[in-house]
Amino acid sequence: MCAAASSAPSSVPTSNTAHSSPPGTRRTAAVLVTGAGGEMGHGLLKALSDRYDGTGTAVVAMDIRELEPAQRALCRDAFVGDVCDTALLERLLAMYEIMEIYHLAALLSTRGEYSPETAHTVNVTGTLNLLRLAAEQARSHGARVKFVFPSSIAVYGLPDLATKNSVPPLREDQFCEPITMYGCNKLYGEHLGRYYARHYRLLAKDRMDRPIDFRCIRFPGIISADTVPSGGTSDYAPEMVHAAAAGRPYSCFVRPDARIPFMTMPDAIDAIVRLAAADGTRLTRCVYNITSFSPSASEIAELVREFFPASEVSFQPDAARQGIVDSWPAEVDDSAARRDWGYRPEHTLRSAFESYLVPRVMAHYRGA
Ligand code: AKB
Repeated sequence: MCAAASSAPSSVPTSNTAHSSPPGTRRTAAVLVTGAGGEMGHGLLKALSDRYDGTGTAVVAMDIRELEPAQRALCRDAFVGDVCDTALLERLLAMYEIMEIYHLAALLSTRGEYSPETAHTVNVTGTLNLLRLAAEQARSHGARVKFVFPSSIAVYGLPDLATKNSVPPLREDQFCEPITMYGCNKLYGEHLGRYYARHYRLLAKDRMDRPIDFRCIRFPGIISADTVPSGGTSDYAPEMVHAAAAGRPYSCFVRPDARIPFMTMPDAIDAIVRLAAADGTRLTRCVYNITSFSPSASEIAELVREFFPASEVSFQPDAARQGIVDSWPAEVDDSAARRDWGYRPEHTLRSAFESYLVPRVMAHYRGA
């Protein structure tokens, strides 16, 4: 096991239907989602089960913990195990004809700074294992496997606040000198994806040309009404909203002027699905920035106070976590995503509060 400790046993399919295909029979066509129990997996499983319902393609999930029953119900099979468990990955290879992989499993930026080597193992070795699985799948069924990889604004590393405050929105190739292990891992994951997509086994006589169709989005901080994140550094925004809805005071770990890009979870899920479905001939890059709004922490706090008048938000910056946020851009340039695959988020900061966050979190905590 290479991922964070799990109380559940490894490699256990929580399915009555999971089985290896008998020799000579066709394996079940499948899309695989790793880290399916995490925040993004929550929304993505629903989108994928809607998309593949009735098509004969199975949605197969993997996570180091059992999925919640509602999430589990969205998948044909779900496996408890981690992305470094190569025996489990071999079994998946034998059981399914995997057409698409959504590799969400990762250890985020704050958590990674407490255990950088574990983060490296999960984020790099895990990604390498999944890319290799995708390449082997492509060889075995003779068609490219789509590999969708969420990267992050953590791949950027601005040298100081003066630079951060003076540069225009960053393009994909600028200031890629991350200061966190997570950022380094995601940046390397982007390079590995490009390598597997275009150059894998460059000198091998029996190589398959371009076995993987690698598509990657660099996400900003994400705010979900349904789940509270853990282990990230952009967590202050969702934490502020959820604490207010739950009637708890919140002490924000960054300065009021801290500014990074954010988006809502529905816009993030829509972007993944849209990029995965995009016409490959229109894609000019492997890696795309996307963004929706770039509020300061005090602008988020003002909206929280407006919509939750009884809320109590204070600021007690933590120098180390603030340093991480200061190294991330205030804004990114997502013009390539808009041009190539029609990225267009629905929410502005205000409409995110009005039509998504406030009604959903209030319903959630009222029902809790
Ligand atoms: C984190 O804070 O580590 C993540 C991210 C920005 O990728 N939410």
